Amino acid sequence: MAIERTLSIIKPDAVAKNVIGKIYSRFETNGLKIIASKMVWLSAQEAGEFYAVHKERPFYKDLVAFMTSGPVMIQALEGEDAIAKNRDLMGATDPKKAEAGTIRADFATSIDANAVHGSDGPDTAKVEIGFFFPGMNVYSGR
Ligand code: IDP
Ligand code: MG
Repeated sequence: MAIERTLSIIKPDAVAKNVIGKIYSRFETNGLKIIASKMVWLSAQEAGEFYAVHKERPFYKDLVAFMTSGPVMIQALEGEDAIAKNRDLMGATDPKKAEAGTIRADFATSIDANAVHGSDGPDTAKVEIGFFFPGMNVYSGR
């Protein structure tokens, strides 16, 4: 295992539910350190560009509409095996299939409003962190 960084987004549904702190607490108690963070109301252009890999999927338009429906909390996380660890903490994309105790099982309502985003691999993590946080805005502090 190695120290990695990953990008996490608390989506508009979870921000509206007032559970930013509860989700941050899960990161912190599981060895993931918040090394950058900001609250943003994404434009359609930003959300569309961020999710460009899904452009051809039938849910792309709804996804962009949802991600621009309210503010999101965006953070870079750092820790041992951070990419897979964050995906484990998040649970399955569809909250109905997410394991008990995961963020999506506890806070998400549907596959659209599924509370959190997390990078799915080292390449996407690097691109996604760079997309939202220019280098000088990441504070590892190790
Ligand atoms: P992930 O967020 O678990 O990595 P992805 O497959 O990367 O899942 O999909 C990105 C986002 O697109 C999901 O989090 C979800 O909000 C949305 N999405 C994925 N599949 C569907 C679907 O079948 N219907 C509606 N929305 C979907
Ligand atoms: Mg994904």
